[in-house]
Amino acid sequence: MSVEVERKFLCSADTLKTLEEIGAVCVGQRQFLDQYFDTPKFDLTLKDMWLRNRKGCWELKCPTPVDRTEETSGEQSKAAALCTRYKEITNLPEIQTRVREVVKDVCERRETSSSQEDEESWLSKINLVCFAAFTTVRRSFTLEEEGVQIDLDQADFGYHVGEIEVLVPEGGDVQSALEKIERTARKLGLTGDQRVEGKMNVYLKRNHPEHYAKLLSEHVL
Ligand code: V4E
Repeated sequence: MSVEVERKFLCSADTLKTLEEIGAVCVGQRQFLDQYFDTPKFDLTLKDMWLRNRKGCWELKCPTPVDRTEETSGEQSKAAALCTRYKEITNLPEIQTRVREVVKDVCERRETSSSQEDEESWLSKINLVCFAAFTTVRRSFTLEEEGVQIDLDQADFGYHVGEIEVLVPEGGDVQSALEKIERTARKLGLTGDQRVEGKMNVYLKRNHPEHYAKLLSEHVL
């Protein structure tokens, strides 16, 4: 398990040129379909838990508590507020355990006698349905001196967003990741003190306004 620390940013016509100027190296382009799952009552996403299938692999992103020793100065905490941090779980049995903990009641009511769980049955048993599906074309860059990855994403519903990302192994130094991201943001000339919306934010706003409003009212988004 690792923690993904990232800052999103809006891309401009100059972003590619700037990446080149600061020495970022393009490491490839790929395309993937993301399918996100939740119960019809949004049990997972209301807990800020994001279950998805990307290219046949399951991933669960869960919130991770902020360490009180981080973000000592005002400037540091402002920079940190522009970043998100989520635990990334990719081990399917662990994902299933975590998801069941949240949707326990539903799960108990729908339990069947089968002990063998194929993909279909574990989703339907706990009443998980796909609420979002979109394809992203991603160009990835690394800035080796900082150890960060920069992704430029173009989603098929017409949203373009960049992200500066550091993966921190469990128990690793999140503060140092935040500093790397902040230095990279400065190199990219990013200004603005508002968090930039992620793809899901925009997707839900456009396609599922009820779900979006619920997440806003519960301060998840
Ligand atoms: C964590 C989260 C969601 C899951 C998707 O996360 P995101 O990093 O936006 O997607 P993507 O495709 O870049 O994943 P990667 O390839 O980096 O693993 S959907 C909504 N959230 C919460 C969230 C939030 N509250 N604020 C911001 C700015 N982003 C995400």
